[in-house]
Amino acid sequence: MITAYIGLGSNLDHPRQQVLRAMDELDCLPESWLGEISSLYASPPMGPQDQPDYVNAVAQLHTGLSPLELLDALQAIETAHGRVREERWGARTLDLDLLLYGDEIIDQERLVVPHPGMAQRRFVLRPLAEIDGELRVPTLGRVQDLLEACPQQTVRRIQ
Ligand code: A4P
Ligand code: MG
Repeated sequence: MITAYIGLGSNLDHPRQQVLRAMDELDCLPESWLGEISSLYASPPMGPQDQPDYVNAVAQLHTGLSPLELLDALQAIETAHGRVREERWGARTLDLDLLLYGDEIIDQERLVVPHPGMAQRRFVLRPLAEIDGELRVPTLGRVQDLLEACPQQTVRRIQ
């Protein structure tokens, strides 16, 4: 069993419900169960500004799935939520990012872990630190230190 961390984000079609439902669906994946989950957080969009604010959260997932099996499962959940891949960083009903997969470093065409850019995103680091600030991100260091070093961005706890 590996402990993975999944970043959840939505800014279309009842974002809170999208994120909460996705947490239930993570718990239903084969060989997997949901561990700790963060609160929900609201933040203005990073990237194109002509889109609604996001709801973000992080979930811990204990899993026997391989990294690529897990990525396939995450993308299947995104698709089931009506996700249409259009503009990069554009609005979406659901985005599931594999942030961490144990302490593995993965650099493949389909999958890069730790998720690139997570150290620059408060909407990832705030909920991750809520679950475990002492967690170490391979090559980058302690989550709480990354949060303190991260550029200021408005991230508001909503639940
Ligand atoms: N991929 C590679 N590594 C990973 C990984 N660790 N986890 C590949 C998930 N996917 C990974 O992703 C494109 C491809 O990345 C996948 O096919 C997979 O093989 P995508 O989800 O289809 O595309 P995307 O999400 O539009 O692009 P990207 O670069 O992943 O965007 P991000 O980084 O997910 O950012 N603002 C706020 N406030 N909150 C947000 O959550 N999210 C985004 C999207 C933009 N602005 C935001 C937020
Ligand atoms: Mg993504």
